Amino acid sequence: MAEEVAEEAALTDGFNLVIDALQLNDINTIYNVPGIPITDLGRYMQAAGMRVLSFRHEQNAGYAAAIAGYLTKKPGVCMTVSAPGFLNGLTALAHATTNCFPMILISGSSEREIVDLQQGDYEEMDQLAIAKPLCKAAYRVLHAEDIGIGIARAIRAAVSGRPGGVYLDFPAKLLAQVMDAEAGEKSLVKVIDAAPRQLPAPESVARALDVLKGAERPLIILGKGAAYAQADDAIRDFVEKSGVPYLPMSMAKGLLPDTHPQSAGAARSLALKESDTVMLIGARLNWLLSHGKGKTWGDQPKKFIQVDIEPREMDSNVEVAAPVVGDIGSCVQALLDGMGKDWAAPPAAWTGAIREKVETNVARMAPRLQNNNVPMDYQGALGALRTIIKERPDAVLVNEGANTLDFARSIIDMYQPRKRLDVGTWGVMGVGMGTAIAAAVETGKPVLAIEGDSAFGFSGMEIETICRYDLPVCVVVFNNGGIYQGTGVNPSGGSDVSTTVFVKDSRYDKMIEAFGGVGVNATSPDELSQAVNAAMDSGKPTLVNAVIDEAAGTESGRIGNLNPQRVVAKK
Ligand code: ADP
Ligand code: TPW
Ligand code: MG
Repeated sequence: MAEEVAEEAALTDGFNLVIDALQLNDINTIYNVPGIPITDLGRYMQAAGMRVLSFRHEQNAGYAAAIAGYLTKKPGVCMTVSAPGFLNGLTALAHATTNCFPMILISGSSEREIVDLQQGDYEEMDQLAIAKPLCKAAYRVLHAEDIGIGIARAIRAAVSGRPGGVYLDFPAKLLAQVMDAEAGEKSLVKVIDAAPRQLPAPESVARALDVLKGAERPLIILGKGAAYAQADDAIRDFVEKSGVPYLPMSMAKGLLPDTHPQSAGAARSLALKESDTVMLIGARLNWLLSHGKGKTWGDQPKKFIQVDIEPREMDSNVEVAAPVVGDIGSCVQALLDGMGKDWAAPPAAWTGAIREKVETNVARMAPRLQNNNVPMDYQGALGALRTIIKERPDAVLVNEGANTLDFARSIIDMYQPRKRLDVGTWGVMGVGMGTAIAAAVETGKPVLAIEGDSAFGFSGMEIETICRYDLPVCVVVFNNGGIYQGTGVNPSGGSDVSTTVFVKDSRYDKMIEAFGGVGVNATSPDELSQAVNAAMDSGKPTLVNAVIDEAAGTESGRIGNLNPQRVVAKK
């Protein structure tokens, strides 16, 4: 460590300035993997009182930073070494950008002069150029006196407007640059109002209310942008005052409790097909909503109202009759104010039909969720976990997999905002452990991670990280012996197993025991319940191997229709 330099009172250096600039802007947690040239930076950050969490792979540190940004509305910061470490983190940065999560990826990089002449430096790569198309903004800082402004730009770019990922390139030489301490301090920038409110135009609000008022069968769709906005009370008031049925997208579940009388969650198909007017709040008409077209949406012509901070999102897939551009907090408040005292609820025929469908579907599902089958099916296992979340509504639920994801999303009711964290817009496998770690670190609440056995494998080594930091994370691996199912056979008859099949009877619970955590093998819903409740009570890092019927799942869960079909048989 370079104590000699730091002790010269009149001087500072790049290391110190990075730390000072981050702390000045209340960024105190870093998700990283150490190595040249950022090992000492991590140590100095820790010495300065920052929380520096070291991961086993940068991708997981990156997913942690991404979800930290979503949970806090401040950029989550991931720090990596050059070329390979940078590339490992880049997947998460692209994921953050795609999902509109604010995140900063800081990567050390090699000597500019050598990189640019391609002379083969240690971990040589033109990282800035590679990052640019994959994130919202990318900056390189070459001089110590620009660290303050570089970090300020990165923060503002990440959180203002539509949030996203920002890349910040710190060449190794920058960190060791020395400058006058007073000038260094003056060079720091505290970002004022990093994400300014963006008020919607009054006429856009009036237009939206007109369209909504004129609807016979209106529907509100809440997306993760609405959850991100932390305008929970205004959104609930607006939905309740409007009387309109609403559908939460996956990560918007719990923004209003899933048991809310206006929730159309259990009548999704009916609501999408039969509605005549759809109001999107922080949700995009992408593949997850069939682009607003096709048979999912029925034959009825529909009017769309869209509330979003990004003007270019309007008309992205279908015509939007009433665009409302602004931040969700301001937009929803303006809508609420504009509704007046005599707002009439939608026709009872519509709200009644939705309600009836919800009740029928919920009643039909209920007995299946109570089965105690061995081996477990998804309904039995998730029925048990559903009860646990009901009893512990402030726990954070992390979820990935195919069947494990789709069944958990529909079976487990959420009761509080931002408690369901999952694979996001891309449907990424591998977000699980990074997400669980950041959820525990950022919220201080117990975390239940429900993981397909394949999904878990993408980030499984981070259970060591969970044990190392003694985080209150309970991982449940839904072990059906493979991707989608454990029953596949090799069509050639050869000795390799099928491409989607894993080792039979594997025991993921034993993995965590290697690091001092609690491992449990659960073969029935009762055993599963017992193990997870014990983990949530104790807060001890726990991994439950939940033995699931290897034939219970279906190909790709609920999106098998997206698989291309072979047309011509191979000769
Ligand atoms: P989901 O997958 O849940 O449907 P999406 O990620 O598709 O949600 O959509 C989120 C939308 O929310 C994005 O279009 C984004 O621009 C928008 N958004 C994010 N934060 C805000 C905010 N504070 N105010 C307004 N819109 C926001
Ligand atoms: C980064 C493709 C989608 S779902 C899945 C894969 C590999 C695993 C499904 O099996 P799992 O769940 O988790 O055991 P279950 O209950 O159905 O058996 N690589 C990335 N992202 C995606 N989405 C894939 C591959 C995929
Ligand atoms: Mg599986």
